[in-house]
Amino acid sequence: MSKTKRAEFFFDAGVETMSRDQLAALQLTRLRATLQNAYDHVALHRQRLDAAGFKPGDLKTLADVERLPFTVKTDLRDNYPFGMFARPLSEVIRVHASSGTTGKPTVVGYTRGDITNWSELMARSMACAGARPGDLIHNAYGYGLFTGGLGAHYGAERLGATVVPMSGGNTERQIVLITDFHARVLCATPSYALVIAETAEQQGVDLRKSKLAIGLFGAEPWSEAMRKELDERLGIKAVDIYGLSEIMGPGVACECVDMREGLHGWEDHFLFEVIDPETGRQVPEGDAGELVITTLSKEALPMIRYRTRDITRVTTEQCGCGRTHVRIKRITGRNDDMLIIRGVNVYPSQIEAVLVGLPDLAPHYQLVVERRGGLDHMTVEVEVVAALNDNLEAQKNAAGHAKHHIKSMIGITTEVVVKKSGEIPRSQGKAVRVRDLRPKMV
Ligand code: DLL
Repeated sequence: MSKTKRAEFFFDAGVETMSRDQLAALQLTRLRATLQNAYDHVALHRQRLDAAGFKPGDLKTLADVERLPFTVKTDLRDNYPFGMFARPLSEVIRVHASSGTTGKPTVVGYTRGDITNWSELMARSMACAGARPGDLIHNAYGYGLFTGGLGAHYGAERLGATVVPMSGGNTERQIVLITDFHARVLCATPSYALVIAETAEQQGVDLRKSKLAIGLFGAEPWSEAMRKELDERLGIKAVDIYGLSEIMGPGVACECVDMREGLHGWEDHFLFEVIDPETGRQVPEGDAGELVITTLSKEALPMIRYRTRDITRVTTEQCGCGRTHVRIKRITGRNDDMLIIRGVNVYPSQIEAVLVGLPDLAPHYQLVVERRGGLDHMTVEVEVVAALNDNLEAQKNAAGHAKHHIKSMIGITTEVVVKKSGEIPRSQGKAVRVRDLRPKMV
């Protein structure tokens, strides 16, 4: 553990440093109210609780949560579009949507109270990440149905910052505005932040000399190696922020800039569990498993034990910054994006970490998975740094190194195809890292 560094600023010190006993008491009260709201107003929750023989009044302690049924993403699809709302549409002031497991999107809704809480939690997260009232916050998360843009926007306003509602895309213009407006905070997906860094370098703009000091990056898995890259190329402290639309949007958890050793999950509004995805049982604290979240204050869309599919670990150990809320370790992947390549479990972020560590390669890549002669075959398409665009010999060597390192670090044999700078398609939001072309299992 690095040296303790207490936070200089808390958005809401009373809540952020509340004793764990007080937090637990608050959670129990709010969990009871949430269960009642879900039971009274959402048919699916009522049926599930009845089937489990559990009435909201049966909840005596927080440990009883393990007796409650899970909710999964397909429940939202099956009740598309508004069937899981606990409030009539007349009380729902906004909806968002994210990609579903099939063709239909997953739709979520918010009352005015939900939007107020979300804005508070986003402001708290931003402050935790090092943003301050009066900062200029450049928001490159996409505006629209995605929760990133508006979530960060309302949070920045609530914090008392000046928000630039840039959205994604138009990278050259982003760089002009970041520079001219003296942005101190950049909100973006980590992959798009890298595109911004790279484009600035190509234009001869040194963003390390700009006022940028903090990057608030999330919405997709990324690695410590990627953090180092972003810190160095943008001259910032890159901070990890987590969230999901089914639960709220960004701001469910956020790292503190002081320690950057796990994301504080805001336990006054959410109850976090980590389960073994096979058995559904809670794992001991510190063990890896699937994150399960229960909302504690949501009015329009209460969620009981939502299975996020995100793989992580949590610790209740006190953080050096002084905040008492649980820390969620970096999300290493989802248990539904995990690839199994000839029996070996592989997370794209593991491959990324290897690629970022190789100086001749740029961290733009795609993994193409196919079946050849009955066997899984992975091709890693990755770009060479621009300086080596015409150096075929160096490209060949870089491919060899990457193949060797992936084999030794992860244990799978891959084909590595080195592309010229700019040949891997760029994203303006979440990067598409995997193209799985294998026939689907029925
Ligand atoms: O991605 C909300 C968000 C916006 C979070 C901006 C952070 C910043 P969804 O589109 O519903 O919501 O996707 C949620 O994205 O279950 C994770 O698998 C993944 N994810 C989100 N944040 C992180 C992160 C937004 N920091 C899904 N690290 C989640 C890894 C993340 N994965």
